Amino acid sequence: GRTINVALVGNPNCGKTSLFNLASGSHERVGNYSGVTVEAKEATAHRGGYTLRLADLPGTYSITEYTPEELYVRRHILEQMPDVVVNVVDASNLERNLFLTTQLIDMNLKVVIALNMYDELTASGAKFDYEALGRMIGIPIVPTVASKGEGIDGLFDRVIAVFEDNEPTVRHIHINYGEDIERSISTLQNLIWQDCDIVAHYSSRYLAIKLLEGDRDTLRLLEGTANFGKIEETVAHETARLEKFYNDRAETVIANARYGFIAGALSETFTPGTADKNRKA
Ligand code: GDP
Ligand code: K
Ligand code: MG
Repeated sequence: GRTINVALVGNPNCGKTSLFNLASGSHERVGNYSGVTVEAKEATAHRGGYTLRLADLPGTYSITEYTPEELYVRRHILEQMPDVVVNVVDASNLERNLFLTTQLIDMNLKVVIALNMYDELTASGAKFDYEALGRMIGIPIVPTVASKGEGIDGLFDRVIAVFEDNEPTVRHIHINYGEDIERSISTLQNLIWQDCDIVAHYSSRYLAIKLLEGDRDTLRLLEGTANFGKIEETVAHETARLEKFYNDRAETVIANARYGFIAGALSETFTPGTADKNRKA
């Protein structure tokens, strides 16, 4: 059979390790504790003739560069290039968890969402048309209860389908950051595209967005490229233009656009229950 490299990515405490242990028969420690070493645990699982090599990555709210965990997850994705990313999402805290999803969308990866803690969502009385959300964002969404092993086989079937380019839900979407930011993204993409080696490995749109967010790790990544001087100059120019226009940091404007996208998508697909943390006060 074939081997599929799968990275488990998600917020802290969303059930990644529970899923990892159940799927692979490992016994890594489950629970929220501090002082975790930043490293990926690896184990294998088998499904339908495939070997899934799972990496349980540190929990992160974002893929910026502000914590060792965030950098670790980002580098794992960009350097190890997993075949499929399983984005584990805590169903009882959708808005916050989907923020990370918007960044995975920018990276143009093969993603399947494990809608974990689905038992908590059901118990809260919420109604969530997750299939509709999945079609909207072009990512298959599979409910799971990792602590009880529910939904894991179905999740792996979708991972295999996505890996084999055989999953009808998959469609690459762009999050629209608004006319002005989109203009800056295109300007930078045009410069990045001129380096064939870089665009063979990374989504130029992702790199452009990261540059506008002021991400130094991404700037360093582009350092050797032929256009680097021009890129650096354009980042400074476009960032200044945006900050003047919005009277706010470009990074904040982009983050707000991500939250706006999530709020819009959830308003069409999600109705909170009465005992739901997702419910707005
Ligand atoms: P991680 O930080 O993402 O690795 O999350 P863990 O696997 O350590 O899980 C955090 C906590 O949530 C643990 O107490 C788990 O037993 C619990 N948990 C994991 N999955 C589920 C689930 O689907 N439903 C419920 N109710 N609890 C879960
Ligand atoms: K919990
Ligand atoms: Mg864990």
